[in-house]
Amino acid sequence: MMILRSSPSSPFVRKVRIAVRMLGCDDRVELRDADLNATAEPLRAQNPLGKIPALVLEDGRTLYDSRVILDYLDHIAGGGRIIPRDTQARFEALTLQALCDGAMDACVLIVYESRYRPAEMHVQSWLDRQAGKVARALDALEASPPPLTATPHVGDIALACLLGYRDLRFDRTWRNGHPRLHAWHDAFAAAVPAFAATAP
Ligand SMILES: N[C@@H](CCC(=O)N[C@@H](CS)C(=O)NCC(=O)O)C(=O)O
Repeated sequence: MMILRSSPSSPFVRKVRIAVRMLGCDDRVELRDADLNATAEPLRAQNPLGKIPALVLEDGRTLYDSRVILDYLDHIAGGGRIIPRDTQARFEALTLQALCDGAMDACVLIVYESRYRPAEMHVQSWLDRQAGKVARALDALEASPPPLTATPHVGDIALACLLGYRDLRFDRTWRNGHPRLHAWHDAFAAAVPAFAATAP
């Protein structure tokens, strides 16, 4: 059994959990929550960065981060399932994933600012800089939403997790001014039951 070091609210873990379900690997992966603040947490030996998701394989090796884990899951599922084989489609999917992961990184940094730094140490210009990355990513995606095909790929999974994380931590305000993304979100949710099944 593989062990996924996780937490119910992490958008990066959700990417992996969706992929696991889409690829039918549920019976091979056990979720094990990690305490990201505990110094004695084994996660820090499994992934020196102390970040989730980390996937501990049956032979004890650990894979991270979410992109590497999705690549691995696609590989053991035969390949070409959530990472397209076709060169152009592949790099479009990977670039979409990079954009959405980057926006999620910015969201997580904003959340961590209030979680880990006292209010008097908050730097508004730095928070605005992170928010700008997210706003530009959402606007770019609204201008040109990815086509949702019969076989969603890693870029689609990452986009769904980004929108889900906005819902969780930033109200549901991303829908304002992004009607095409809103429609994309609803279509993804209807096409991929794993999205609702992994909701935090
Ligand atoms: N690039 C990483 C990002 C993972 C990440 O930022 N995970 C957060 C939780 S959502 C984390 O583990 N934070 C703990 C920390 O930064 O110490 C991935 O794609 O897996």
